[in-house]
Amino acid sequence: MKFQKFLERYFLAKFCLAAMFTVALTSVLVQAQVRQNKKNAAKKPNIVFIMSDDHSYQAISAYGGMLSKLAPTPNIDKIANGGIIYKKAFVENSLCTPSRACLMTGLYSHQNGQRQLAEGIDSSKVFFSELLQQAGYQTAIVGKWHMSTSPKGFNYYHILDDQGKYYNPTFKGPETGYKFVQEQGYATDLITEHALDFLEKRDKGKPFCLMIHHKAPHRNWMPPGKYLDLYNDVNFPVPETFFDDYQSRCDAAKTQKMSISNDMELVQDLKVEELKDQLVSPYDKLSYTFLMSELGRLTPEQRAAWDKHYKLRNQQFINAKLTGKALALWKYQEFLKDYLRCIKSVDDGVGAILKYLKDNNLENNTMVVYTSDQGFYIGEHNWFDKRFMYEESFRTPLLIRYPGAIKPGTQSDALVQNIDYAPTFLSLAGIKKPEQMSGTSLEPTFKGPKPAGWRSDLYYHYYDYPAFHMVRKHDGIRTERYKLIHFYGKGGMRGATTKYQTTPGYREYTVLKLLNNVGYVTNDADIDCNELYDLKNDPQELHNLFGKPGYEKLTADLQKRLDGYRKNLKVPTDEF
Ligand code: SGN
Ligand code: CA
Repeated sequence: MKFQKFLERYFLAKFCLAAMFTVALTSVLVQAQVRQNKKNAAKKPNIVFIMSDDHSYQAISAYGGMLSKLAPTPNIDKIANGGIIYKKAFVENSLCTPSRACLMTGLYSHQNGQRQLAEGIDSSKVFFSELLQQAGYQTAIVGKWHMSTSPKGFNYYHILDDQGKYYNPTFKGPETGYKFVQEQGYATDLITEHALDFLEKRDKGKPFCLMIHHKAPHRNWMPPGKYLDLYNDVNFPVPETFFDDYQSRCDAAKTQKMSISNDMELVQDLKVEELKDQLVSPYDKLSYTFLMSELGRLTPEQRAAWDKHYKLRNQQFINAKLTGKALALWKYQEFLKDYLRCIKSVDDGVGAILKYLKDNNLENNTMVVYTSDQGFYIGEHNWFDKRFMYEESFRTPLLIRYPGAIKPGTQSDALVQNIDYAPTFLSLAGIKKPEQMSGTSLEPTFKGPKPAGWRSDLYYHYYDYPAFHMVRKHDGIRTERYKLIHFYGKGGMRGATTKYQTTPGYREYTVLKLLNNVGYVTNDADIDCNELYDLKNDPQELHNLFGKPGYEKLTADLQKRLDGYRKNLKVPTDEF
């Protein structure tokens, strides 16, 4: 008995000692890593990460699309010309908050918790900003943050409320006692000014990471006063797929609510407020309420400039009594003009930041990134918005200038994704990437066009259904040439489930409350459907090859790869 007690005590003491030793050792190692990171950071590059909201690559002239001559973006192009342009940059989940969560954590959506727009990130996950900060970087974010947690790992922030407003928006930061306070001006210009202010006031002895997150060009595309008349006389080309009939596709492409013809609103989106008395359904009436909640913020001078532009245009539109295709094309032209006018001021903002870096001799040791939180349809397939794994929304612009490591005029064909940003910043700062981070540093791609051994496919997963625009849940895989998509899940409206849907004051709440099961909300059937595209022969993804004879082997190979991702990443597949 005594001997047994002795043995128990002996093993307990041994266990405690071992545990203490492990804790002490881990802490010594962590301290050493932090010290090493700090040492590395001292000579490491500054990072300026500029991200707009819903800016499609089709609307950046460096990408050479059909708008590039008519609506150029000369300042954003400078980043590409002086560095690298990524032709195959993608997101993991084409929606705002999920994309921002991928950015901050380097994790896929199901790993960081932010799968849906209003779901909320798992704030216990490490943000790369925390690691940069620990390593001696000064970290700052200005503009749209849009996540449920406060910015974590930032020395300074000055952020918009939720989606933010275009005119006279509210911001919070140390200057406002961390309460939202309204400022006078246009969101894009204010964000640029606050970014410049941070650059001016920062501790100049330390490296910095500044994130500049624009609200523009997000819906409802309200241009600044100075650009209201820009592109007035331009007739923009119409995408070849504008009158797509979605044949051969799964039902998801047909049941979405994001078409220019049917879902883009004349009052809210196209600002024809004169039509308010013709709005009949409760949903349509909301359109006016929401437009007025934006226009009500304008000062009398701002409002006068606004009316000067829209009043005449609206009258001409009403007199023309357009219907059918002509109406759809008018909506396309006018939406696109407002969208591109918003982008013009983002481009100006980029120019101001680049000028500051040049004037202050920061150009050579600063990496400047320009990207968007996802892609966006500007009329392709008749759509606006994003969400789908089709190229226009899955792809995102990505341009990086960093004279220290990237030669001007470099082009990259490597498959890269927004989970790669965090590891890239860390590796540039000489910080070891935490093991659990899923993304990969882009450093090896800086030499272009594609490094040996680079990944050969990407995983995508969209979860936000039922929600605005009613895009069905889907996941899929994209290789250099092919894409396999699987739409899945129960259909119909199953009641409000997310913050935006359950909190009075949000547009989605009002819409759902008013229209439970009618109008905006459809009663879609359950879905379990696949699509397969050959992007080389069918870049517009009009011909679904899934189940077609001759594609069995290819389909099986892609399916195997997709299943591999699901298994290795432990993707929740209960609804599949
Ligand atoms: C709002 C927009 C939607 C948009 C979502 C998500 N409607 O709800 O069109 O898809 O944001 O956008 S609006 O009429 O209120 O503008 S995201 O960029 O935040 O993901
Ligand atoms: Ca967005």
